[in-house]
Amino acid sequence: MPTLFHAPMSRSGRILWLLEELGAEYDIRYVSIRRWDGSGSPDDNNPHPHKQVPALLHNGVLITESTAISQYLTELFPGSEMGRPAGHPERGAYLSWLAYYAGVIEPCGTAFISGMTQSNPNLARGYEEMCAHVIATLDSQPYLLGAQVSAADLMLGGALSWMRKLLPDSGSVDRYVQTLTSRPALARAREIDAKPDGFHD
Ligand SMILES: N[C@@H](CCC(=O)N[C@@H](CS)C(=O)NCC(=O)O)C(=O)O
Repeated sequence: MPTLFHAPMSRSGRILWLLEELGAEYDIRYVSIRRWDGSGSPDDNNPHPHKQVPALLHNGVLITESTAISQYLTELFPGSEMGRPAGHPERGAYLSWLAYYAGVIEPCGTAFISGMTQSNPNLARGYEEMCAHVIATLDSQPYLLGAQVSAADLMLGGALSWMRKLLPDSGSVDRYVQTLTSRPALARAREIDAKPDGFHD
């Protein structure tokens, strides 16, 4: 059974959400992390090389990076709507969006949120192109891959539910976030974190 190293109110919340979507059996180890406001500290019990979350331990193997963990888990627990197995018509789009989330959306979004796009035209262009691509996709279909949800949506939807201003005003994006955040598996994940002994940061 995989073990998730997790801190509430962080990127590992999306993996907890995914585990609930997959109906997986898993353990959670709560660890403390450094927070943006200067609180928290690295946790010796966290096997992540940077003491970050999420980290996943399965059969003695450590998996890090949210999108790699998502891919790993959807393959470990096949048969859910969250993954797209090899040979599936949406496999290419699934891999592309997972990689695009980590390689383009997060860095471009971080450049925008931190204000770096204001002084760097190349970063500004990258951010604008990313926004245009994501919004055009969600204007034409309900989810990143098409008509059905996937783990790639949990990555982006989770980030947007935390920080909507990552993308400009758009009715399609608002509808997307609303649809994703009303999923019962997310409510279950939030309930797990709300338990009195759940917060160890
Ligand atoms: N690219 C990594 C980023 C992980 C990350 O930055 N996690 C933050 C929490 S949202 C963290 O652990 N921060 C503590 C630190 O940097 O020490 C992923 O997506 O898994």
